Amino acid sequence: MLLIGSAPGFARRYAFRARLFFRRNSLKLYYSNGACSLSPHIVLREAGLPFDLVRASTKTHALDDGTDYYTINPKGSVPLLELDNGERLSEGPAIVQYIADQVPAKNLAPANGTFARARLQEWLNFITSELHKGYSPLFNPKTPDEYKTIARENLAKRYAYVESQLAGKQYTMGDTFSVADAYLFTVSTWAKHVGVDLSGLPNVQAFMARMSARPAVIAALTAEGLIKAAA
Ligand SMILES: N[C@@H](CCC(=O)N[C@@H](CS)C(=O)NCC(=O)O)C(=O)O
Repeated sequence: MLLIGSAPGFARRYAFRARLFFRRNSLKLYYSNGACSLSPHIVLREAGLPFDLVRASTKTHALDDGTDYYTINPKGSVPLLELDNGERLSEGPAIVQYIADQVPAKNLAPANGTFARARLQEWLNFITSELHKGYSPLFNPKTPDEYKTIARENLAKRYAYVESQLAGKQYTMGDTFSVADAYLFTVSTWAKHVGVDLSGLPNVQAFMARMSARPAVIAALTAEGLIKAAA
């Protein structure tokens, strides 16, 4: 007779599978399709960490189930990362660094305390304050057209800097992907929607193409409905 396994062994295996099936992921990312939350979404996938996505509308500030998002994040903005102990972390640059530090072997950010980490933070700060917030007036229907022109000019100057910095490099930090690239990619996907012309910037174009080919990026874009799943 072929002995498949003892009853206690079977029970143990069943309990393990049940735990896997019913387990909630320990990280929850509040996001809005195509918003700046795409950056930590990409980083979670690059990190290979299990997570749940919870959609929060940036217009109505409600979750899909009707929950008032302000009760979860008083700032009302995405992204927001929730840990299984209930801690919540807002601000994209802080979130992506936290995620990177959970998986040091993935090399998504240089080690804390190094000059390279400060360089990464220099990028994240530039992207958040000069690019990300440079785009914001272009999405606001109340912004006068004259100011939109100024906002586009400002972004053109900032992108000229990015273009120069990407010369001879694959990514912002050199030849390896870092969390700053997820953020730069995310904000740059907005250009075509708000009349910011990046077509004359070959290094930026090559960067966008390189990023678009990364499996984690494809998976995040697909999950947010920004590209169609391959047939
Ligand atoms: N300082 C925040 C800004 C986040 C932000 O601007 N989020 C936008 C989407 S890209 C948003 O949620 N807007 C709606 C709102 O603030 O009410 C960060 O860097 O994470």
